[in-house]
Amino acid sequence: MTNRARAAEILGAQEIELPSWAFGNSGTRFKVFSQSGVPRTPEEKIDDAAQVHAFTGAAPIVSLHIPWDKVDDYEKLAVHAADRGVRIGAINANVFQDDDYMLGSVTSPDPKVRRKATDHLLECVEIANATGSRDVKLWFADGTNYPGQDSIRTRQDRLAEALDEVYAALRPDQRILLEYKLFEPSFYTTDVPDWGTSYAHCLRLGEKAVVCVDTGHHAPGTNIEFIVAFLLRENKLGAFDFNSRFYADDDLMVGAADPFQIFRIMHEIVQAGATTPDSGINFMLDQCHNIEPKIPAQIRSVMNVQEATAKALLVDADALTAAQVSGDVLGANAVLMDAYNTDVRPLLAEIRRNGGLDPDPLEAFSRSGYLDRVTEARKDGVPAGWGA
Ligand code: PSV
Ligand code: MN
Ligand code: MN
Repeated sequence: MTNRARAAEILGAQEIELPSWAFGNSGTRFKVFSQSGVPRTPEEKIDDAAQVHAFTGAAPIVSLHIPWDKVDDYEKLAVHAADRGVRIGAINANVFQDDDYMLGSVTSPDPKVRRKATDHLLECVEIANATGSRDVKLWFADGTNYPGQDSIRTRQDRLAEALDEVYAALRPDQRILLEYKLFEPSFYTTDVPDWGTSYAHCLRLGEKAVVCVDTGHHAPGTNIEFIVAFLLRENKLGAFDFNSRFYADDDLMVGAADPFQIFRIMHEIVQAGATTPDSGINFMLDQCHNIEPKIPAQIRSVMNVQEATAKALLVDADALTAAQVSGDVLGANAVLMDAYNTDVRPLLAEIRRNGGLDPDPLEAFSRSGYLDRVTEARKDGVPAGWGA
């Protein structure tokens, strides 16, 4: 099989998970901009996500965020997703949007607040049971703003206690995805600030706890592909939250700020043979589309991940190894750059055509008239928004 044929086969099997919250109105703390045709309910967010899958063929999974996607009957929501040709993926917990969490959630100094937060995490496990989801994703805004505000070490004890309880509630095939973030909203200490902290907690918990790497959650200049390579080697890479950042947690479209970084990350994934769903790695997007139309932005993001993956798959592995073992520094770098500089758009267009899709998903979505139809259908009612 040629390199190109193998790449096509793997790309055909690649799955990217979409965040339900990418389809609601969003913004920054300065302003939330409204767009027309925005979904009003979790069901309508799933409908929009299904459009992304219909035109890319590569995004059959939708992440929920609770309580933003709160419904009475989660089994019914899973059936709704299946009717639209997609399925529900990770259940994202939200312990950061309640007055009670001002000083933290599971690491709050107040035991009643800790109980409330842990109960919410347990509720997310229940929801995962109802939707048939494997993963419960935990991100904690917890931390402190001022030196001396709370005991850094005691907060780790409280975190460990809550994680133990959630871990114990998992079914054998379920996992905790523990996400980290350097700072924001806490500015002095964050309780899970980096991959090392997440990794240490996951290691202690056991094999059902794995790390989620959000590409926007690092200090500037951090070598994310190193983290990916390390976690892959330890079998502790559970998921990505893909997005782009220029400055901090910008939540822009993946591959928009630095397509080369996504290529370097995907190169590690490809080298580990971890591109397809059987790897257990969840390739999610975690983005907001504040000023650009949301469904096309998600389509563009899926295409950006596909392009980075295609380039990584075209790396001549034999030539790379030969150059590496012979100490040919420039030769090895050239092998990688040759792949990165390849225009993979024709290959991806061909894969789509072979799969019965339009080779240009963005153009095909625009022609479909979906946005006009939902704008009319959804003109009454309250659009879903970030935090609602
Ligand atoms: C926090 O910045 C984060 O990356 C977490 O994944 C949250 O669940 C998500 O953003 C909310 O948009
Ligand atoms: Mn995230
Ligand atoms: Mn984030």
